[in-house]
Amino acid sequence: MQEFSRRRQHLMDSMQAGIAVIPTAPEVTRNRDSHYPYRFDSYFYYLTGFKEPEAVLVLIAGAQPRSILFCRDKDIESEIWDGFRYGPEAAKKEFGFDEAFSITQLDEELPKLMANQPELFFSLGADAGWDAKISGWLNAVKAQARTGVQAPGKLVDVRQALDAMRLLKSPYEVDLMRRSASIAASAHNRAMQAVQPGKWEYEIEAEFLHEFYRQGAQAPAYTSIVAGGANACTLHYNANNAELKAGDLLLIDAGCELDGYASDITRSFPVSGRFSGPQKDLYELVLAAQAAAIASVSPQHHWNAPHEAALDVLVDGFIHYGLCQGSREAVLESGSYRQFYMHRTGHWLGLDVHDAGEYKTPAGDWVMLQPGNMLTVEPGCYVRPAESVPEHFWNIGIRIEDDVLVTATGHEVITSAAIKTVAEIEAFMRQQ
Ligand SMILES: [Mn+2]
Repeated sequence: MQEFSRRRQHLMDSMQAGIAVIPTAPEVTRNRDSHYPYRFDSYFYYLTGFKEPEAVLVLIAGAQPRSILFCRDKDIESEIWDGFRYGPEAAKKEFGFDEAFSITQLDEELPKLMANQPELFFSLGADAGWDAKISGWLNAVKAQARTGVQAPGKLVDVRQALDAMRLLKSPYEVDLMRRSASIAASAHNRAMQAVQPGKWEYEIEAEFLHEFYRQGAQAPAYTSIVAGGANACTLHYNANNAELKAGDLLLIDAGCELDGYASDITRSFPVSGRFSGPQKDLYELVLAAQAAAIASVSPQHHWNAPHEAALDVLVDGFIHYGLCQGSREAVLESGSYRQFYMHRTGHWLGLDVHDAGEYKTPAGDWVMLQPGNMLTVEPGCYVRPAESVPEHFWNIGIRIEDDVLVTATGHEVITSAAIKTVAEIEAFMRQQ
């Protein structure tokens, strides 16, 4: 509770004066009266810790800062069918808001709260429905102009301040992310032991879901990619419905969400437990690229340093193995490496798997890494069949991804429990 109240205070300090309106996400219908599993809005949750749908946070900054929650009413009849809800009174007490109202009072209260506030902080353009509500309330305030009431004169995107805050993880967040990472790492190890030729990709996906839920994660952080053989060369493959074949590699990109926080791990390993020569060559190459990238994660470096470090290693390897021709400089310059490595080496990680936060400064430079940043480091190599490509590499897709915390002195890999080296993988899979 203190953590969330500290975040609200921090945002109100940065606003200085004005009102912020931050709604949570709506429930989404799957069909008829069934919904998709509910997921709160990350910005709203970041400031409240409140997981119910139909809720709005209002913050009033200034000399007397106030935090106000609008949420669903207590309703015994609904609770019999759909489960517990706090109701405004209990929510105010449990979550430490200054005031709480029924969500049904939103239209009545918002124009009053907006009146005479100099600035309105809101995620304009994020949702057409909320944009319309906001302009309705603004018009209601403006309609009182002749009584001397003023509407906010300036609209500010509240996400700017929140994105900057979310980039720097607090000790509380780092602890949660370590636990999320630890669950995902043990799920990868569990899957590695379950894999055998003749099993199906979805059976391996089931091992992940089993381990996630068994250890208390509430959901996968994103749809798991379980891609055997050539399927690994489709970057966002998630049909997960093919048979696993001896001689193929299996690429799995899967992570869980624990109390809102994502983990994101990719491992690639042989279905039969032994790498072939060409598979091992490319695997060791990607692993070396990842090591170089991780080594460059530190507050001394900017965001793009790990990508550049990984690219240097990958490009040298592509030339060595006859995938690319020419010098390192020429291959980097022409971009011919993109035939085999077409994505970037990572992204911010947090409440969202591709987390909030800028990658460049307003001046257009890469941002410097800072202690408390959490990012993924995930180089890869994907070889689709082509005449110009040595045939023994065809259909090999490899990605190795870990979650890395920037520390004062460098970095810490929080997913290192997931088995990764060739020797470890082969030894581990022999034990099954
Ligand atoms: Mn990722």
